[in-house]
Amino acid sequence: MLARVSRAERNQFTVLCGDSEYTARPRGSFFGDDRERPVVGDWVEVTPISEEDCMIEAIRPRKSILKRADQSGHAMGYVKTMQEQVMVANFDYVFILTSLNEDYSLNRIARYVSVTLEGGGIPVVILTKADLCPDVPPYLKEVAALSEKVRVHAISTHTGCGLEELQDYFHEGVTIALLGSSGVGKSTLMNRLLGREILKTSAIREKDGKGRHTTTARQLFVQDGITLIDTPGMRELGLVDAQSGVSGTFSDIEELASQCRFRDCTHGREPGCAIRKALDNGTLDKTRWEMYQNLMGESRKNADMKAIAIQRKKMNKSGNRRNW
Ligand SMILES: Nc1nc2c(ncn2[C@@H]2O[C@H](COP(=O)(O)OP(=O)(O)OP(=O)(O)O)[C@@H](O)[C@H]2O)c(=O)[nH]1
Ligand SMILES: [Mg+2]
Repeated sequence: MLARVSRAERNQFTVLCGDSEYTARPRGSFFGDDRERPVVGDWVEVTPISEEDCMIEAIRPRKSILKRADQSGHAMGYVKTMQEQVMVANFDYVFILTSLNEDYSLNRIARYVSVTLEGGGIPVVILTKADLCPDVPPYLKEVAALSEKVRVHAISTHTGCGLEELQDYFHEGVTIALLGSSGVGKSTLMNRLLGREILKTSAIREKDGKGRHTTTARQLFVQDGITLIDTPGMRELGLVDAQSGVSGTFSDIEELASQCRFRDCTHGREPGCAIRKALDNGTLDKTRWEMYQNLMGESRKNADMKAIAIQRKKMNKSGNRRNW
């Protein structure tokens, strides 16, 4: 049977198969070192065990994924362990929610957009809590200027403003994942879209405007053929091996760099540097250029660390521990 993972918590999974919901556990072979684990949104092959339980046999190939850097623990050689963590799979759009209060950060939006493009999704930036912001248009303009790949909307779930614009994305068979920091209103928007108070929400902290990490697990809901995935608020979203996503977000910068006289131009002092020229004449915004450099640098550095971690694991397995 083919089913879709609707909830994942450690080794506890819930899958949807037609109208039925099953508790699922992965077959023992999933617990091998290098095996990919199921995530919310995955299409999986399952075998029923009882009326309520089933066994996950295999994961179908994913058409899109959201991944982030997972730097856990310390390892031999004082190198931090760098892994990739897949968060959700098989979505069409990623709604990137940022509230129009202290949470707003263009840098963070660029990060989320890069990860979405890298993973094969379409980024849609949703500026929430428009009712709390006296002047919304400058924010819409700034986000739109970040990347030509980005679509942006301002909404308020309290007044309902802007929600009608989202209807364009809700066609049968679509899957949409909602991402963003804690307290931006992901679950509130989900409840509104699903038309029922199904998800717990809670007020942000007064002293610093931050959320309380109310949602603790990724969860998928289907309504009228539309699939929505709610996710817990993220503290940070580290980039790893997301260079093509960063390139996609800043495709104009890549285009400019290709016009430099030297192919390996470092955009320092070389003559004929198109980037420096654009910075000097103001056609390239300095903040965007710095953002691009930072995100690209982080993504490459983490990719290198990931490669080292993989190599080290292989060496450890083959008994060459001492060489590290
Ligand atoms: N003023 C205003 N408040 C909103 C709006 N949308 C959500 N909120 C409030 O923001 C708070 C946090 O909303 P949640 O939906 O719990 O936020 P979340 O993104 O799911 O947070 P986590 O589950 O912690 O990641 C709640 O008190 C909501 O009522 C809005 O459009 N305007
Ligand atoms: Mg929530």
